[in-house]
Amino acid sequence: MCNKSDIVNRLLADCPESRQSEAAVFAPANIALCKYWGKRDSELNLPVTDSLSLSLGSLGSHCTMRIHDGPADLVQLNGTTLPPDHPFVSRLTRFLNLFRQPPGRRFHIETVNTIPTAAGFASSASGFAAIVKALDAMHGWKLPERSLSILARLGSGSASRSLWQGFVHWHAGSGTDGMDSFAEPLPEQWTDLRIGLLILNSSRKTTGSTEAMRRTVETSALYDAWPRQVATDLAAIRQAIRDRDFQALGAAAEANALAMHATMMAARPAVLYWQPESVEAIQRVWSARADGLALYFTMDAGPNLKLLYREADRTTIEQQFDGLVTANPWQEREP
Ligand code: 2P0
Repeated sequence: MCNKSDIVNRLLADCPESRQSEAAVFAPANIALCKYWGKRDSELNLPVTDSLSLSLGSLGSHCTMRIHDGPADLVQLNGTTLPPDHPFVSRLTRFLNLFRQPPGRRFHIETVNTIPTAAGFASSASGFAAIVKALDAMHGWKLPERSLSILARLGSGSASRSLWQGFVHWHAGSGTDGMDSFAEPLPEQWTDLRIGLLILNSSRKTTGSTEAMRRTVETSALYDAWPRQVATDLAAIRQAIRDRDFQALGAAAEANALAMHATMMAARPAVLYWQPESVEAIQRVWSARADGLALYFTMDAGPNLKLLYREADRTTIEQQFDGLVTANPWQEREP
């Protein structure tokens, strides 16, 4: 059995080091069109299935990293210094423990998230991807992208997909050491595709996704069907991207999200992230589509919706869905 340190030591063996005093990087957030839901190894964050995501362009995590002289890491999030017992600091410190060379080295991390955090949108994916990019840049390791993806995955599964803009495919792999479980970008660019964050409810989620996945894998009678569903949906989404077929892409992504939520609702105890506002918004998407608008949704481990549409329909859709924040997956700079 491998642990995280074994993987880090293996990937960093023979790396050159030419340390900079500071590194500043950005990693975009990502939303899965075909979801990651369930691990085959929870220590190494190895997924049961492949997944495929779309980046959020300029919405993500800016991270500045420096060597810190104090007794503990110094972590600042969105301009505020976090207390050492803050859950984000504990999680980050544990991750950084894998990279302290010489032992005892401390880091000063400044992270600014441009994704609306108040709305409970996950920032762990872009957060951990940015930390890994910053570690690489500050130490001068110049690791290949595949290694960066594996390291980000050790922080949070979906972080493996947050190193690039556009469509990204995370290969589940089959090895027990996870060296074949990494993400890579797809070559296709679909420049008029848009993804919008629909903020419906900003209350904190009750069950974290790590625990929700574990419970689903262990207790949901519907989980057996999930890997087959992912294989079908991933192939449909991959083909829709090749064909630039928006209806096929949206339909497969929406159905995949609903199937994921069905598997977790069948867990015991059930995992239900939906709130009344979520169901009401789903009905509004379906009603807009029945009226001829090319609009689809996806949902993650929370009550909010992400909408998929094309630039030509953006103004109409922004008018119908109050507060919608549109992201352009291929545009890293703020418009
Ligand atoms: C995804 N989600 O594919 C899925 C869909 C949420 C719903 O990846 O335990 O924060 O750190 O590997 O990546 C959220 O889970 O979980 C997630 P860990 P992660 O985006």
